[in-house]
Amino acid sequence: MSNRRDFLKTTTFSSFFLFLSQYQKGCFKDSSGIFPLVISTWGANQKANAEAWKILSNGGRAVDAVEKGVQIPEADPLDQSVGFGGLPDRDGKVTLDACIMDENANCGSVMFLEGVKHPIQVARKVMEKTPHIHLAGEGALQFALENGFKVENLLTAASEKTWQEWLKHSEYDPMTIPKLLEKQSKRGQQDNHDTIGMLAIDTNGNLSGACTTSGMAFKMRGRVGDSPIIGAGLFVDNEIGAATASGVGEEILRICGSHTVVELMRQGLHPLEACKKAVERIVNKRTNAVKDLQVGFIAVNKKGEYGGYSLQTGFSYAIQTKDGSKIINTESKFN
Ligand code: SD4
Repeated sequence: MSNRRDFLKTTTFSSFFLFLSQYQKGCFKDSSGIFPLVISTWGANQKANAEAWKILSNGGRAVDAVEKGVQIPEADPLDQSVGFGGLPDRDGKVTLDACIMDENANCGSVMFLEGVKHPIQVARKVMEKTPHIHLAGEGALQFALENGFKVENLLTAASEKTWQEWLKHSEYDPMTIPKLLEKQSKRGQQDNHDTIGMLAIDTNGNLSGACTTSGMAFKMRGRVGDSPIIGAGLFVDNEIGAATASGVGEEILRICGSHTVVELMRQGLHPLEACKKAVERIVNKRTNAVKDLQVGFIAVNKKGEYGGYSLQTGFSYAIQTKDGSKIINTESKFN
């Protein structure tokens, strides 16, 4: 009897430790078998997903994966809408916005930050080392310097040239800017992208997200878009799902876009339907004012279902799971 009890005890213990080690290695999947998963705005961000994947596929945390992943476009001088090499404001200054949010509703954000190549790292420090969520401008820079970040010139020769070109007419039109870039692009279709918003689910089924951008090119000095605003450019609710946005920040802010998408998923909508409903809300409120503007949302729910939807055609997202990496062009309201 006592042998049987010992046997049961031993097997229960060893099964528990086997389970624990498998769990830590990330060998257990959710019921749909698709975790981990990472999804980012714009097809061109497959490389960023691949970086995040290194962490996710080793059983790492989603928040670490998204922080690492979005640093790829932040460091890429050819990416003129994020970090180093981003297009400047109308005064020729590169000003950056970024935020991060984890599975416990911890969040951190920096906005109107100048001279720091990886604003997402500063946002994470805000999340972890301060009692605040948003730090802006000079204060955000001061905090970054106190935490060992270096100031560098983020305006590349190419972005300065684009700005000089823009100065000839100085028209602020969010839809002509992508065309100006396309004209100057050496990478063709690959350059058809913007802000990176990245969402991930790790092997534990936890969700996190990050969003980083140089904002709308040639914006007014001091302008802050949706990207660093929790609830607008990014929102994560670990019980329900996560959403992020790209496009004209003012329109996204007006409806608290990413939070709206998550709340729609809470009501039972599939991520694609939730993104669509949010875009339709913008259209209903703004009618003709948005007929030429772009806004795109992507979302993922707790089950790992995902989707995206945009105002205009041309928006895409990149997704990576254990089955590989792909680019999906979203459906849109207007063609
Ligand atoms: C912003 N949503 O600053 C960002 C930039 C962007 O297309 O995605 N532009 O409004």
